Amino acid sequence: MKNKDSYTHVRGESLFVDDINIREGTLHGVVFDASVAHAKIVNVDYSAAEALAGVVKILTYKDIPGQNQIGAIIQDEPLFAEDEVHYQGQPIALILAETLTIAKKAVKLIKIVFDELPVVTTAKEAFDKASFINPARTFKIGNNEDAFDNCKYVFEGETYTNGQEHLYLETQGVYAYPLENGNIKIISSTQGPTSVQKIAASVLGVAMHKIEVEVIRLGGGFGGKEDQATPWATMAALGVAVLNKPVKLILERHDDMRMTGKRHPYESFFKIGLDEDLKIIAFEVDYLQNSGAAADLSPAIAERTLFHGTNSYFVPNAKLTVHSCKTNLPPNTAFRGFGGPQGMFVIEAAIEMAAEKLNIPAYKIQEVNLLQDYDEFPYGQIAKNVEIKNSWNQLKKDIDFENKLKEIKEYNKQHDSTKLGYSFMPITFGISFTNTMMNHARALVHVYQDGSVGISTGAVEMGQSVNTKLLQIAAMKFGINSSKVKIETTNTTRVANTSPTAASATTDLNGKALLMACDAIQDRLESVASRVLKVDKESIFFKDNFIYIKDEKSSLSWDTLIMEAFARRISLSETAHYSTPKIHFDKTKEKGHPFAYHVYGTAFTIVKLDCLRGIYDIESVDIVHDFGKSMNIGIDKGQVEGALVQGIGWMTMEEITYDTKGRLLSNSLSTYKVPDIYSAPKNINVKAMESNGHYMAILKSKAVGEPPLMYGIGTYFALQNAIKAFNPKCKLRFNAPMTPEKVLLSLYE
Ligand code: MTE
Ligand code: LUZ
Ligand code: MOS
Repeated sequence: MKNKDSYTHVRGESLFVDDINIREGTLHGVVFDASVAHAKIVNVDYSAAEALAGVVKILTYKDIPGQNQIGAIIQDEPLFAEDEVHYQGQPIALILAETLTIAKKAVKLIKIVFDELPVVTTAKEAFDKASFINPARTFKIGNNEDAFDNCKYVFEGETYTNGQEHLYLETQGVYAYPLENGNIKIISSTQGPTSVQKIAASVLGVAMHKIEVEVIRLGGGFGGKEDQATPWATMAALGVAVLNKPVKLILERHDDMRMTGKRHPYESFFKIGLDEDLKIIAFEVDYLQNSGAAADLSPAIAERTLFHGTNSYFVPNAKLTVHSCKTNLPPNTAFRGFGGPQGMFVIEAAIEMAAEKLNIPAYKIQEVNLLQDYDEFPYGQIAKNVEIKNSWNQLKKDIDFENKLKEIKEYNKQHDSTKLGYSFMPITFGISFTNTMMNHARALVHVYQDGSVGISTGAVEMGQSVNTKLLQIAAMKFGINSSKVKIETTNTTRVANTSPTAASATTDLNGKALLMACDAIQDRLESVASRVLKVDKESIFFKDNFIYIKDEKSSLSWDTLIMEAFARRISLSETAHYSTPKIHFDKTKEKGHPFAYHVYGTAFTIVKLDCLRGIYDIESVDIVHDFGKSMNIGIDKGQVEGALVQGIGWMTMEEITYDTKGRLLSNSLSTYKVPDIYSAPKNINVKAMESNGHYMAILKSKAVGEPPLMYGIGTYFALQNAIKAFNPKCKLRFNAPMTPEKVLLSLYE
């Protein structure tokens, strides 16, 4: 089954927030934001803007009836700045006007006087000044103090990974309008409808039940709308509350790029110790996370960096510490992988460094340290059903590695101005929100009298095709055509208290709740069918829109059965709740069993470097991925390919630059380059490995959204490998992205 939205997407008929027909009297919003990164606000003069014909109201913190506070984990972020600003792009006011053109004109008429303060843009500066979001956290296993003494080899180094702009096709947006009695409906492009509801209620000082949040679908989120759709939605709701009029607010691309947070840049300092068999005996890292000016999701992201600090390797002695450093950048936020990629990059760099010093290829170290069943992760979970060696071995076989390696060496011998480079990249990614409390979901199923079905869950469709998977689940369960099933919009009045669509776990959580709801309805329908057909309940099956008695099709159709059930006053609706069993984590000990299961896989990347110009092609990426028993291999492979290319973009070309005053320089698509079809690998071969799946994965089909992004890390090391083939003397640097400029400098160092 294809993504069920393909048809309307291709025809341009799918609805996004900006496509909603607006109501009469709708006001249009434009945000007035800080032009400097750190300053006291001395004076703001709104008079000229207010005097412009068509400007209806300029909302500031003074108009907030509840709390001027939107911080979800730590309450450290105002909706509108009051007397200080902490990053360029920080919202100060919302102009509401009769037309967008007028609002845009008005924003330019606002006069503001700042008293500028020192600006910190890098994590290291903040670290040195002890400017932190929250206290550092450490995961520990074994005993590092002694372990390093017993290592044959010890190496130290540092790494840097830059941030990443989400560049969802659809920018942040909201349409909100008044209902009766002060109730407000917010249609938001958010991954977290409940977060929007909760924060909007608290800013407006009203009960959550007064706010209804609806999501149709997103034009991509990638984590950028897990938390950061909330401010815009809340501002629009505030406008509705103050003026009793509908408000539309859609960020333009430049504004979105400037005002919203991105993937966190990390600076990390590592020490790795190996024994003579190349086993990693000890590993120590200080991760400096550039959190930006407020917490946002940084503490949770920092935590996931620790969870994935040892990637796919067993490390008996490890000490991993993360520092969330407070800087004057927009608060950085969730981005596919959620701190995991930043953690994995460091151990891959450490292995690369050890390999270079020992004059062996990195894969020899990677290979002997891969996780096995019953190994313990630094956070206490015992690895089970580990597939990493299986994926590694299958990949080596599939690509005929020994021959491949010979070919690469031969090519490099024969070519002076072009060189090939290669790398292996194994991934092990934990599935579940690391905050155990968030791992639950609900579903609401209605079967209508005509046999059609409507399904609501907390899942948000953002291109990952969760709706298609939910549709498959219900259609399969009821044995009916998928055309009989509709996935409804995500709405907080139908399904409440939802976790955001994130952590790759959406189909696992919502899909399992859906299965349970369908089960309950099916149980009642079986009773009705058994009475109508006068057979035992146990012999009733649902298939091809009919009721089967064992293998035999009966004359009773699904539609008729539904009418029968309705006539007998049987409920055709059900709600169900699923919460992931067995997971737990004790933050006081930093130990537990936080993940339902892990996803595994390995990528092999070959790049070809043009050594005159520093540019390169990615020749091929071969992947053996653990989908479990994929419930939709087309969609799942699409997720792997998309995530891979997004990971490659982060590692090679997407370069976010701020000047020393904290102003975003890479603020448009001419200064910020994302992969296009020319920079994508020429060949991507994704193979599903034979695996049993996991019972906690939906229908044993493992979560797939985020893990494959980390295959992209392989491209960095493949490039480094190619550079070394040309210039063996170049110094190893772990400074991503590896842009062609950096490649060129390394080639001739
Ligand atoms: N795929 C598309 N096309 N668009 C997206 O925004 N987001 C990714 C991933 N795949 C995303 C995507 C991220 S960050 C996550 S967490 C998962 O999808 C979320 O959806 P899931 O839980 O249904 O996998
Ligand atoms: N969001 C979150 C996430 O709140 N907790 C997580 O563990 C997580 N993991 C990945 C992506 N988003
Ligand atoms: Mo994804 S970073 O969990 O939205």
